[in-house]
Amino acid sequence: MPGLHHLDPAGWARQIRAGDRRALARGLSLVENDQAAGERLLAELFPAAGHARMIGITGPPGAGKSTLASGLARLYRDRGERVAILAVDPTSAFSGGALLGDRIRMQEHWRDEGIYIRSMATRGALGGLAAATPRLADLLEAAGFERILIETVGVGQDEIEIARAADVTVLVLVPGLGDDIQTIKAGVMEIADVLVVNKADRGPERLEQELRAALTLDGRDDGWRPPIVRAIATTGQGLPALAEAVAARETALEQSQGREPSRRRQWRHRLDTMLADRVWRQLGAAHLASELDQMAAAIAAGRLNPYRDQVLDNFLRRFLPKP
Ligand SMILES: Nc1nc2c(ncn2[C@@H]2O[C@H](COP(=O)(O)OP(=O)(O)OP(=O)(O)O)[C@@H](O)[C@H]2O)c(=O)[nH]1
Ligand SMILES: [Mg+2]
Repeated sequence: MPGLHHLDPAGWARQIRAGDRRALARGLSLVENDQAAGERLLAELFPAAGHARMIGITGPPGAGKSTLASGLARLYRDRGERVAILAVDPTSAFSGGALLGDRIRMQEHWRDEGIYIRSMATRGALGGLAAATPRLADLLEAAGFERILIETVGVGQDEIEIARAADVTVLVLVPGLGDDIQTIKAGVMEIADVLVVNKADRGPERLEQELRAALTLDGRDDGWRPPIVRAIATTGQGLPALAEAVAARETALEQSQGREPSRRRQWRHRLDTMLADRVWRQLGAAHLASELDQMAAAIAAGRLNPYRDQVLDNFLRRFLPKP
């Protein structure tokens, strides 16, 4: 990417804020691939970020997340909002076809300046997927998008991490998940604010029953009862109900605490990641690797007890830069 890379961050930031899509696309790539330069750009854009409403959309592969996101984007757009979709795919190594499919399906939007769609190839994302996603969202916010839909595939730890970046998290499930529903219940139910039973044309009753039962068993700490919305994403059926459920959650959050605490919570988490990352870089991760290899060998051989003798304290004392 020659050219823009050498542009001064302030000028580049102005282009992005003015709605230059090429500058935005390249900015997103930069933030994704070059931590230091990305941070310089984000520093310029930070004052303009922080105002969008973010919705996380997660669920098992093929559940209809992209179809729902696309329909939801249209709905918000028709209400006058500027909408961005960020499709995060941790398994893009295996599902390049699905990403391509997303693009084709989402082409209906491409002429609309008020809708922006970005697929994020996450292999090797600096600082990990969880760190990169909110940074990209910052950039989109600064570019004037008021609503950001973040699509992630899967139902594991990564998705929980990503959910922390969103204000409201939607979990998309489909009939016939079989035993998978048990795994899903274990973690993601905790963070799902709205449950969608998609592909309702395939008989939603049993899944809905299971979900209702699961919700009765596990009350959430924050007292929120995730509504269950039935949908057929391909026809758009259930989309208004989904938007309404999301709005209800937003209202509940705002009434109980205002909008700031949600941001505060997100930043509290992001600061952890940023600091850990910074400390690790200052320690000189590459240089430490061989030290850690030796330590691991000694522990594995039983010569060193990592729980004793202040092993970790001594290690840090040796390598932390003096303040
Ligand atoms: N019958 C039926 N098919 C649907 C429905 N929603 C989506 N599909 C189809 O399911 C397939 C997967 O839809 P996507 O929107 O790509 O699902 P996804 O969850 O984004 O998939 P990945 O991103 O690959 O995990 C597509 O062929 C859709 O047309 C639905 O409500 N009913
Ligand atoms: Mg998808």
